[in-house]
This record gives sequence, structure tokens and C-alpha cells, in this order.
Amino acid sequence: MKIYDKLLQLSRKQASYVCLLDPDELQGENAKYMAKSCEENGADALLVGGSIMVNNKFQSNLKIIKESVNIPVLIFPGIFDFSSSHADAILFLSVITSRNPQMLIGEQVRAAPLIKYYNLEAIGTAYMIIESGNSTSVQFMSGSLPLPREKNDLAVAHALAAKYLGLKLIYMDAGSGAKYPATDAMVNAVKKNVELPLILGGGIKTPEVARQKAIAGADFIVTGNVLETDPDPKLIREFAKAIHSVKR
Ligand code: 1GP
Repeated sequence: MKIYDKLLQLSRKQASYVCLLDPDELQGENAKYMAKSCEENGADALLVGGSIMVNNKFQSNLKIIKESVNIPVLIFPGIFDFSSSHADAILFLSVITSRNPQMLIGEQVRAAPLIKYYNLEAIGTAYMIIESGNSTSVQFMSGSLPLPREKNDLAVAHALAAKYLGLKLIYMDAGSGAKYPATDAMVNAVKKNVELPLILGGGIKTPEVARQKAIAGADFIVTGNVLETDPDPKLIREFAKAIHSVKR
């Protein structure tokens, strides 16, 4: 079964929990431990990636992560080369809130031949950078203005455009370490108008907020930073429980 179909299946049942692992923050054994811990404590999928690559650990950590778990492992590419055979799929992002052509199509053209070479499932994803109350790496690195937090109509217009372009997923991201995640009202407005599976990440720090965003309409809740600061298995369990309690 295609990973996208698995994600669709998950999104029809209940809200799902996705852990983001940054390969720069992990060393071999630690990558294995974190990946297994996420799976054992209730994560439904893993994203691996980040806005920048500081160590040359992406391929080796991704391989370790993929070999350690049975849940889907998806590449979450930054603006550098993140293709690999050691993953189930890649979120093939176009930063649709950007007006920087490199982020809309340039990087995708650069990445496409290698994705074909690796025979990697590419899931066309509309990536929306949402204003976050602070400046985040993704805003800076993509050279993009984030979508204003209160402009729900603009968010809906972008999501609709993504749907009409044939993209298959929407990822609303306030950016790693965001002060605030996207508002419930914005998540709700996008979900009401566009039936594509909706991923939400950036600044989600507590299981309560994760649950609230799932109730607002997010099908997949991503946490990254919070587990880097506190990799306690109990916290992962609490996130998974809070998110899974939201049924569809
Ligand atoms: C970032 O959506 C992810 O792209 C996760 O954000 O690190 O703030 O959880 P956090």
C-alpha cells in the first residue's frame, strides 16, 4: 500500500501523531532510541529533516531510523538535498505561501531526478508557513513572508489553490520553535474548505494544545522541539493519547 493511502486511512479514523526527528540533533544509538521510543509510545509516523544540515548525518541517521521502526518514515526536506532510499516517502513540498520561485518550483526540479532514481514515493504537499510570533528558521531560510496569523481567508485561498493544483496534503507550519502555533480558527477554516489531509506543526508544546488543534481540524499533529528538550517516553504517550482521543 502506498504511504499516502496509509495516511489517508489514518486521517479517516482519528487524529494522528507525527514525531519530527532532526538528524542534526541525533547520533546513531540515539536516533534508534528516539525512533523506537516514538513508535512504542504511540506515534503514527515519523518525519525526518530540518531547515538546514549541520552534520553530515542525514543519510546514516535516516537509515538507522528506518531500520528501527515499522511506522512510516517520511522525509521532511529542508532546502538542501534530502533525497534518500532510506525512507518510505518524501513530503514533496512546495512552499505555496512563498513568492520565491526557488521555493515554489526551483528546489523541486533539483530534487526530482534523485527522487526518481531512488524510486521514492513523493507526496505533493502544499507547505504553508504561518506567522509564529517570532522569526523561525524556515521563514528565514526560505526567504518567505509568513502568512499573517489572523488572515483566515488568505489561508483558505492558498489551500484551495493547492487543491486545484492537484497537491495531496496540506502542511500548515508556524516553524520549529514557533512562539505560537497556527490559530484554531485558521486550522478550522482551512479544514472546512479543503478536504485534503491537514498536517499541523510548529510551536505545539503540550498535549492539551495538540488535542485542541486536532479538534479544530488538523489530521496530523507534528511535534519536534518539545521532544528534543524533553525526550521523556511519558510525554510522547501523553501526546499520542491526547491526539488519538480526537475521532473522525
Ligand atoms: C517544524 O512543524 C515542525 O517544521 C515542528 O515544530 O519543532 O516547534 O515542534 P516544533
